[in-house]
Amino acid sequence: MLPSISLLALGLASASSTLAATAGSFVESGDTLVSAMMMFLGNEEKVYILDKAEGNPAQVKGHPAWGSVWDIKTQQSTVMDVRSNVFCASGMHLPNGSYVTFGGNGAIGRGGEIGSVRNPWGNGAWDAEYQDFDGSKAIRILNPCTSQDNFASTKCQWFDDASLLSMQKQRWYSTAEPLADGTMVLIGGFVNGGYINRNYPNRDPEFSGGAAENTYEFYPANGRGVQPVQFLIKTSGLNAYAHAFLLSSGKMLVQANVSTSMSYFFLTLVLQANDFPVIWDYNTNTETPLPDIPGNVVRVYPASGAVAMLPLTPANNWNPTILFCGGSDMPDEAWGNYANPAIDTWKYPASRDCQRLTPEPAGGSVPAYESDDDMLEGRTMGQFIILPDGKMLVINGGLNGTAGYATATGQTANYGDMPFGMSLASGPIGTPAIYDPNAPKGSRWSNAGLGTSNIARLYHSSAILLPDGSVFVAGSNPNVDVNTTTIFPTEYRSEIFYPPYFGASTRPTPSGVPKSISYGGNSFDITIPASSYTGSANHAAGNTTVALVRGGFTTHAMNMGQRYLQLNNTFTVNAGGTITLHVAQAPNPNVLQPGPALLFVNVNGIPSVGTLVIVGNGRMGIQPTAPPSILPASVLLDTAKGSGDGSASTSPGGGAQGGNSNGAMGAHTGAIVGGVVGAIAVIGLLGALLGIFLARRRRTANAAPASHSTSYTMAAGGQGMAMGDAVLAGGPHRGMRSSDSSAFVPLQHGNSSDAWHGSTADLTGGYKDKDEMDVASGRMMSMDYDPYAASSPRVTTPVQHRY
Ligand SMILES: [Cu+2]
Repeated sequence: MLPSISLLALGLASASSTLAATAGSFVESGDTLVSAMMMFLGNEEKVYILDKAEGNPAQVKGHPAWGSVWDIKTQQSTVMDVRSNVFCASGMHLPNGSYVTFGGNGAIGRGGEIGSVRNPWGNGAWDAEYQDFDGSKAIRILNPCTSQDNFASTKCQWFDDASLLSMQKQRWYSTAEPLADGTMVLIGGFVNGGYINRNYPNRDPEFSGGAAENTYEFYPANGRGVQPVQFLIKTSGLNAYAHAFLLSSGKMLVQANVSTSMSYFFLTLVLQANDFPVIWDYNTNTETPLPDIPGNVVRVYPASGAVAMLPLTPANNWNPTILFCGGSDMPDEAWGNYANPAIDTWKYPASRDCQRLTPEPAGGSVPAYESDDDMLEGRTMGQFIILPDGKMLVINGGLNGTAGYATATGQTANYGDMPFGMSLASGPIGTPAIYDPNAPKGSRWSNAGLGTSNIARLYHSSAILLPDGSVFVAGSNPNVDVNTTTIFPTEYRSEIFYPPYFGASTRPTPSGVPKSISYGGNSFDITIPASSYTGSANHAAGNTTVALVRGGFTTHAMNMGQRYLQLNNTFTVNAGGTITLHVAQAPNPNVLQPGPALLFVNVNGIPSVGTLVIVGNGRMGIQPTAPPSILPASVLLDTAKGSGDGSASTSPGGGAQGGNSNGAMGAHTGAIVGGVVGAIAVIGLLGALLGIFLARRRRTANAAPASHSTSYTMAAGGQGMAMGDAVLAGGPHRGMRSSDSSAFVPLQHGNSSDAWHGSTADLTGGYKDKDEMDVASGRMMSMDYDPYAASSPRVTTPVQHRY
């Protein structure tokens, strides 16, 4: 790992240049103005950042800001106005490259208190000081703009108006996962809630005293109602931010809690054997239980394991395998209830355990968890970033405890005795690690050559892949409101982490990358100049992959929608060493739902800079599909060589991946894509006929000093399981509670469950749904509304199919 002095030097030297980046290093990259609880990459220039409504010093329109946008080139942030409280929302891309976030909390004011104006049912409708609106049903849409656009114009700003667009139910800590037509399934969430969403013992798993929303709905609703989810009732209390992944069949894997709770449930009716589409009966809502996670390791919030889908490749026939790492195996009773955990979580080591699950194994065998290599250290709130080279970075988090925050536990009654302030985690881990899914078992994890950050990234931190293959890391605020003096303060500093391939002296510079990728259809060519690699052209060509990488929407140690899909390719090696790649289109929208992605070309394990592409037709609706691309046979030329300057990465921990070829060498000829797809031409035709969906929006598309508290001790990776007490023994943390807020009502707003001993709010009465017909417009208000389209109520027949 790097000595800190070189980190300092890099920080001074590199205002914006990635050329100066040292492989494995962290470099500070500016102030995010708001604490980066949620982020996504909007385009090749901008990262959008969202915080909960809180007292950030940065102001917008006369109130504290909780939204900003960070420019990759300048590393400067600009505040953005968000109207509603986006606290712990879910989010997802739309097929046209816009992003949407769902839900949040009621309006709050200073100290996390309920907003000054209340809804009839008790939660905050608005707050006079922070000026946030109730975000619990909000749907907010952002059309990512570039520096070419007028950022002040409304089209570049958040659309956030619940009178025009809102969910049917209040959802906080919900999950969003897109279907193959680009519409979203919104799963679960809290109406109100707390540390976890139950009492203990749990006598009301379905409703949790009115605090649970164990249902799903769709966006756009398109006339589809709300349905209960038995799986969420079964996993009650530990099912916030359920892990959800659309599978090849069109079914969805959903994971929450632990024992007997691993289910997979049909949100859709799948096609019969002849692959003809049938009408999607949204009342069909059946579930197929899968095995429990071994070892009772909880992976969802607040255990917050790192969970992601392994890269989808031609070699695995693009069949999803999900990797679950870390989290917590705290016994069931230790999780406590709404108010707080029953134990002092910061003393409880996080899990090192990793498991793989292939929900739909080839050949129809019974799905089963497969034990994978342990992580190098236990980690809660670690998150996976799938890198362009197909390896998986785990970054952020802590050695002990859980996500969430509280002012007490079942073992520590007084906030003044909480050793880490409100944080329920301790031992922030500064060193990431890299997992190689293709390495032999026993050797998949490494942190060799990776530096150590000195910034704690605990609860409400986030990370996202940037187009150049670096990783933007920001956030951390395990506090009810802004607190810059506690041990784990509200964090505004961002960093960029440079993976090992930044050690390469040459990065590939492909040309001819298209702007959009279709599902099947004609292949396209990408040219790699000889200057992009060194040595044998035949070897480089055979060791080249083309990948679509979607970084997703990052929050709470998860990246919703994150996927990696390697496209099939063959090649022609030309005299002079130029390589022409013949690249197949994407297989089908179940394996990569329509929307934005970065296209990378990896040569000898070194990725190019990514190019933003749109996968699919850019619209919601059944995607046009065509037969798989037919690729010409590869053509070798023994004399051709690259003219790069020796770039085969010598960087440790994950540089060149010699054996991971695209399979295009040798025997490959002709049509390669196979297996998954049949009868798609028919479906494509139907798609064209039925594709009356949202009109695609034409893509146009005062800060205070940051806190620099370093009173905590950062753990280097691989150091083992330092217990909370051991970390504490490094020295007392005086002053960490010096800014006690007078009001600690974290999370429990309006919760009438007896765990709160206070609120008498009626959670079941008084609520008026906004999905009634608006007479003036003749439109269903909470449905069928896209602020970027002409007014176009969507009346279509939703269809879901097996590709
Ligand atoms: Cu949260």
